[in-house]
Amino acid sequence: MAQRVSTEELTKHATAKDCWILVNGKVYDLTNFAPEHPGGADMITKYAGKDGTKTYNTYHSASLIDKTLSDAEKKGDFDESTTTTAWLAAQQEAATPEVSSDEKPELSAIINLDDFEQAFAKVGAKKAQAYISGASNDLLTLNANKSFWQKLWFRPRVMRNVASVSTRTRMLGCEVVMPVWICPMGIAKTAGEEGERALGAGAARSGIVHCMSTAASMSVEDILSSAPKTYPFFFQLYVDRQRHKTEAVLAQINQLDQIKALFITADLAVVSKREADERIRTQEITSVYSSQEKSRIDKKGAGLARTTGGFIDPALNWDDISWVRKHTRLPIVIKGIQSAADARKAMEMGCQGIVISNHGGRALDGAPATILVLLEIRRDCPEVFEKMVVHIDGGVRRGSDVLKAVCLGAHGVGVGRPFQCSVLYGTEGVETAAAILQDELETAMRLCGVRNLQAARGDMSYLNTSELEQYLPKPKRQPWFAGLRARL
Ligand code: 173
Repeated sequence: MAQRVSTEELTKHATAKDCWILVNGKVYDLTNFAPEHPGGADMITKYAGKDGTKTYNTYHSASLIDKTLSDAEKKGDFDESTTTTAWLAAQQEAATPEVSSDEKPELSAIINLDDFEQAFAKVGAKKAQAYISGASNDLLTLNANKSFWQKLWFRPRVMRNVASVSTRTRMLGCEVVMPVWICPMGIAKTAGEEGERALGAGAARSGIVHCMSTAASMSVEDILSSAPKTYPFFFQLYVDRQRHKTEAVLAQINQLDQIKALFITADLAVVSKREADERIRTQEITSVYSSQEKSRIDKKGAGLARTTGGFIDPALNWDDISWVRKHTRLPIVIKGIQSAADARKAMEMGCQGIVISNHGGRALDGAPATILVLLEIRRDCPEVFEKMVVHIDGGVRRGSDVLKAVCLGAHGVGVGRPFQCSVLYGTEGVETAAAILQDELETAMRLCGVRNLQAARGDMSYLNTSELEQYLPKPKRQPWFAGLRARL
């Protein structure tokens, strides 16, 4: 790319049909790529003939664009000496208004996981905040995930010499310091410059595992290189409508020894309605586009996840497990189990594990709190815990939540948003979040009389489930409407 491109030349290609953009000092022709952009074509065409560097760097690693485009689409180095005052002024307008002017709390002032989310709400970019903290529709499941942990109580034992306690365990072949892993979350660069590399490095330094996302803002290799060469990761998979693309991803993952398990997301057949996210997009569209252009844009306002999630295949079904099996050497974990019936199904299909999850309240609003599903599985098909690795995520904010899940039988617990928000402080933030959880978990164990977490797994004598049980579905009897349905 030796050629130089002048400002005059760049501005000649300023439409959706002929779209050149300046990114990190180089000019690219994105005309053909824009319609395929996972973040939506308008995110690109908005910068036609302009400098898209700031927005690009918010979402992607520097190397991605060169890897993605063909040589013919790389138009040359931008000739800075040709910029005009008018062009520079237009760049100011195009840049999205981002970070608020509030002061960022010191990391040392952060003492629990909620503090990370609050810090992010205070100083993070509005759009990123809406995307990360958002959930579906009325946030019923988001809120239930959190509040239902509080309906499960301990039955502590005392006088047990808890001077030293162990939280160590093995998870899908990985030695970890505690049974906590970092959930896969899309585009972590929205939370901080280091993005997924902070999650990878922070996990490695803390002795836990990061499950990287298909919808990450960096390449798999970039993320892996944030940790020591042999450090384990999990990989979350969205199955693409274009199955050959998923096959290519699986082939790539098979080559990477650091990846130890495949988490297939099953709970988001279609991306749900995220209203906070959609409102931000609507505002942005209102301020950036002319009324004629606006009429062409998705009437729903389409939030970030919706515009980026169009590739997810809603046809995914249990028969596809054998297809995935053909293309992977990894243990298969189904992420998004929301009933005892599906937990049993995953076991019968020979899967190595499940994640009880409702996508952090970001899939079906009205889905049950995940802790309730864990209790239901324990009641209705306890054999699942012997045959598969059972993970849970959703609303976990305390080390004591981890202890509760383990006493119910869980092998591992995923934590999402607090880690994503901790990326605001880079790797150190992620490490701090893990250290807070570790400390809370050890304290809860000591106060509950649990010395060894692995030995306490499935020991419900430490729990009082009475309050939670009243919310369980009652599957043993015929439902009252069974006869009615037969007559209709
Ligand atoms: O919850 C999400 O936002 C999510 O899983 C997703 C899906 C597709 C693209 C980006 C994120």
